[in-house]
Amino acid sequence: MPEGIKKTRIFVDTDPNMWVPRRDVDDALALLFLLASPEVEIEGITVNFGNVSAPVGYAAARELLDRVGLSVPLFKGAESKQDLGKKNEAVEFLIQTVNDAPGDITLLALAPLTNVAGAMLLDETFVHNLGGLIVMGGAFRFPIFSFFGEFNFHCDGRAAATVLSAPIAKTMITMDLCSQAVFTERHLTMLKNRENDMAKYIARFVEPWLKINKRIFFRKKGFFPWDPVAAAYLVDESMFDSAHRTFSLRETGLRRGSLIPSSPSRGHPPAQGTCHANVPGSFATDRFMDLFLSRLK
Ligand SMILES: [Ca+2]
Repeated sequence: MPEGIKKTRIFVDTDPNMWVPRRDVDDALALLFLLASPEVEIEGITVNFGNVSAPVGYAAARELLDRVGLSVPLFKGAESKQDLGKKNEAVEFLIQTVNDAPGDITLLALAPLTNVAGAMLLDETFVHNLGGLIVMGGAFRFPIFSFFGEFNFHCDGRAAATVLSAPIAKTMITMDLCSQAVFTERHLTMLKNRENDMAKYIARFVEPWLKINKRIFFRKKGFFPWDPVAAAYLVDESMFDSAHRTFSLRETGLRRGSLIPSSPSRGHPPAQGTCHANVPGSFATDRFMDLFLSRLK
């Protein structure tokens, strides 16, 4: 990155894991990718329940920061969807940091949206002071999850609806998009063969997750790097196309978190609050994998 170019100031809300078996390691990969990327400056990390419990996620984020040797402010957030709208240290820090730098900070949301929606509900100026909002979540086509709701949105449907219908330009990085890239055995071998401790450390927690996913998604031969794709949008937006979409989101019930595309012409007005977002439909997957892997060291 040429000198003098302003870094994007970001905040990451996340539910990271490395060592809990059968739980996704994608947040951890996204955080390491961002921490190694000169295009962004991480102003803070807030932890939400989701992929793992909030305390486990907090410990994982702490371990990553210690590994990298960076002191980034880290805060505990919501432990369940019952915490929506309640104050906690994550929500309070989010509100304060964003309101202290109006228009300057972009929020990357990689977990269920209880913290982010909480900040919006507790302080009405927060959303107007955000510089940008990137959300990993949602599925229009991905099998099963498009019907029952993608995990992040499903965990807290009310929070997801609050965030997606908020009056701010936002980008939604869906399962449909992220699943165009696959992390395979070849990528793991690349990490293992690197002569540095960080790559070997990453390979240790990636290997069991890859093994499980190779059984589940045997045709794909690997796992989908959901959160790193969303993180990449902040590192190099030029890899992504853009498409404005209008939809609504089921807030409750068995299918909470699932999306309903708006099609008023067919007589289906949005069931609940209308959501607007830039929803990229494709991205340069090879460029992404090259960039992502080049930073994991
Ligand atoms: Ca996540």
